[in-house]
Amino acid sequence: MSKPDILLFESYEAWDMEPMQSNFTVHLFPSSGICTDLDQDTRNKITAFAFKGHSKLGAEVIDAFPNLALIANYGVGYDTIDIAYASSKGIKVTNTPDVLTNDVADLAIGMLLAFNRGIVGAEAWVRSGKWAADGAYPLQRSLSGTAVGIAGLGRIGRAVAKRLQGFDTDIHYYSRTQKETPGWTYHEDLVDLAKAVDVLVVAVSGGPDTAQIISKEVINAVGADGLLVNIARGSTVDEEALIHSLKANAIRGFASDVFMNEPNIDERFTKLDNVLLQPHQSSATVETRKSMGSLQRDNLLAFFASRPLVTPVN
Ligand code: 8YV
Repeated sequence: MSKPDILLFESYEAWDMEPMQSNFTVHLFPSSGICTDLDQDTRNKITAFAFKGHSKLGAEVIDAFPNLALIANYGVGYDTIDIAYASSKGIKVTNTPDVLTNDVADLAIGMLLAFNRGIVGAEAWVRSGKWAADGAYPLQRSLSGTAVGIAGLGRIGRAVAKRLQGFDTDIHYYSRTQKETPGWTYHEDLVDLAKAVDVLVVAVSGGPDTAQIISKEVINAVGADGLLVNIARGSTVDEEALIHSLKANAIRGFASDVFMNEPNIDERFTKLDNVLLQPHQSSATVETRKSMGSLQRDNLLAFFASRPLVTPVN
């Protein structure tokens, strides 16, 4: 029996390519970025996408593949996929939840500790000889015993909170509805949450519902003594207002793994001292990336075997 034809977006590690090629006839998304650069015959044969990355996947791409029936996303977030349009055409979408939760939460804690304790600057202090020349590194800030707010108490938000319990922090959260929690304080308003805490961690899903929910008002409420940490999506933050506040020291700092227009982020971030910048790498460990690839393939295999999808989105 011939292998089903799938279209691969972006590059994959050998540990993904090998099983992908043994199960499917793999076509690569054209480097030009123009779907019609693939001939019509090939496009007719493709029934599933192994989607990866953060480019927009809407009507224009979907319509170029008349027999498309599945979009298997490599990632938990699917904010760049037009789910409503895919659904209207009967196209199923899957994602890779759970397998990356721990790594994403770990990086949030890592950034929080690195920022509060000045780990990056302190390392440079040692390397540059400033320790010997100028003496002790300037005093930094505690994480233990502070109040931390989490915007979005889904899988990842909860995993962040669970880790923070180990630091004896006072945990507050914002979510659309109040959740069952072990004594964490619920805020139905994000500005109230930001006012109540020393650190605000953004862990909501991306997409139109959360666009710029970290607004100028929220940033002001985080305040000159507060740190903002983002492990969600760049789209959740009003970056213009944030850069303005960072420049004016109206907020203590910003530690982030995600930005608008990745990887071509707003250059002004790179000129600031009160930021810690990461290249959208929260799920980028060997262990987690193997699990993400495997779950993406499990969805593709389930689909082609007419079994229920493992982690459907629509
Ligand atoms: C990316 C992510 O999927 O899971 C998500 O939502 O943002 C990441 O894990 C990964 O960078 C591959 O694009």
